[in-house]
Amino acid sequence: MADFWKKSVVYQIYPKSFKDSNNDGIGDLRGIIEKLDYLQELGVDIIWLNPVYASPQADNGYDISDYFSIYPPFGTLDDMKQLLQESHRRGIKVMMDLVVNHTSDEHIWFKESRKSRDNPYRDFYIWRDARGYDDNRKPIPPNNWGSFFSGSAWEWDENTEQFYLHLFSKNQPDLNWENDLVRRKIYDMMNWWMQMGVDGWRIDTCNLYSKQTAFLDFPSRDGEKYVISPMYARGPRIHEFLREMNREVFSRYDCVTVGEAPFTTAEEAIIYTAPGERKLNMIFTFEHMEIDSAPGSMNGKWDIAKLNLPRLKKVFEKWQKTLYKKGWNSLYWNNHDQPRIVSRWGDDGQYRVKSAKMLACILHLMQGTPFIYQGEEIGMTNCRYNLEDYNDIEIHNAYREIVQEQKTMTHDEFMEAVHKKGRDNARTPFQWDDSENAGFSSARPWLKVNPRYKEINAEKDRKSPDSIYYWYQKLIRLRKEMEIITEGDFNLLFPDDEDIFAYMRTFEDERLIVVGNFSGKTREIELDGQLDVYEILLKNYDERLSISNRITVKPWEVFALYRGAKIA
Ligand code: ISL
Ligand code: CA
Repeated sequence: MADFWKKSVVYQIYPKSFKDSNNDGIGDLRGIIEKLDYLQELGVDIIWLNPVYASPQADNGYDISDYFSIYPPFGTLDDMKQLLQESHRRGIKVMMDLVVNHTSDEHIWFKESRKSRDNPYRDFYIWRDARGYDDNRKPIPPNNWGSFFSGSAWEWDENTEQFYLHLFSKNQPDLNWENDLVRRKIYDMMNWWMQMGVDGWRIDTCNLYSKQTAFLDFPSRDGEKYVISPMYARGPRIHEFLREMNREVFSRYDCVTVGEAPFTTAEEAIIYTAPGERKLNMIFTFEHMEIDSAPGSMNGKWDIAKLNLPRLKKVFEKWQKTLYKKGWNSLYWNNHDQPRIVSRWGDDGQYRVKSAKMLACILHLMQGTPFIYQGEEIGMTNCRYNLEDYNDIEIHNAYREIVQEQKTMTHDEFMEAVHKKGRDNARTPFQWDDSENAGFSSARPWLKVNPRYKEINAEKDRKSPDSIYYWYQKLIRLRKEMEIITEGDFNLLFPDDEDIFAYMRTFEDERLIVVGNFSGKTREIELDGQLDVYEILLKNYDERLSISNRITVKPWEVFALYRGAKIA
């Protein structure tokens, strides 16, 4: 079906933490199969699996050592085929994660590549000479490019006496996309999965493949040794590569594609997602996720700023308006790299349920394809662990750099930031019920279970009609029933209000007004227009809501008002 993804809701599964079927403490494919009925009941159309390929797990599967096999603790190719079958039987499509900016350093290509300078695979990766040697005879990296996971983006290889490029960890060497054979091999691999029945791709860092091949230094600020620059996303051939991928793979199937695109503006998103561009269906943008980082800090995302609601609204407004009728966008609050939204911008204490519903409603009634990250539909929260209880490579590398080397944050300050922003907040095992290990596994899980599982779990939510779970189910259903949610335009109301996020969608004669309170304060607002012709579509308080031009908005309240075409 053409553009089926516009009316779809995607559910993201982090396989390691979803459900452990054989009780070894690690989630797996059979565990996902066990829970497909749960997902079908929720009503999602597509699942996206974080990487399930063979991998040494330096970065939890984003370091792939073999694209044609499954990480054994997750299962086998047969399990994967069965997962595809069982999903399809329930009308659910399956997207795989495509990680081809880099491979694992244990991939056969890299093992070959590092053997000698004239190895046939040498040019599959990006090798450069040292810029020189320092006083201690240590080789100096070719330029000042920084890794997303701290330090230089170059790693010295003793054996062949050159550096290789890795924008992520040193166990994730970047592939050389300038090499035609590399691209050919990638497309062949993708077609192999498509032939097996995969329905689409979430494409990891899809805009970083094309490198600035002069490898010049990036402009740096005082005291900044290594620079992570938006120039990574402005490679000269990036659009050519994505169009080629589309021609060689996507165009041959009825599939769905979403590219993760850091550093991308709304205007640029059109170039990635406009149908005529023949590249991607949509991208994951980061602008709304960067809003609570102090701009320009040496400590990157770990320097946390208070949420500025007017700014957040402006960002959404810009994306909604810019892409309207031109491209398409994804909608998300959470994924495996982000903290839990109810802890981040809601209230995960007294108002956990109300604020989780408010956040869901604000997001899902905008234009785009919503992504739900596992556990979001039951309002799972951040965790607070000690450093040694975290698994994430980003947390440990950043600790070494910021606390131990740079000393720009104390241990306590950094841990506070991890509790707010660390990626492991999202990766704790799914809370199925209140039994041991939250029903995820009977063995000790690979990452500690969030201690709040007795209060927050899926079983409990499914017993209560008023739960966050059923709220999400309703939002998903409404998207299918109401054209205005997919097609309507977007107008922000009260742009400067520091507590209220409100907007109006318009589609022909239909109107949809959504009002959410991002605070624990009670607020009075003044809505224009003839409101008595509206009906209440959704609300998260039991008390009667009387619709008039002056409305009192309670703490974390949300409501959606709808005026159908027939009334107009
Ligand atoms: O957010 C970013 C820039 O604003 C970067 O950190 C980067 O774009 C992002 O972290 C990329 O994430 C993806 O690729 C990583 C992997 O660790 C993440 O889990 C994945 O989502 C490397 O493959
Ligand atoms: Ca297992």
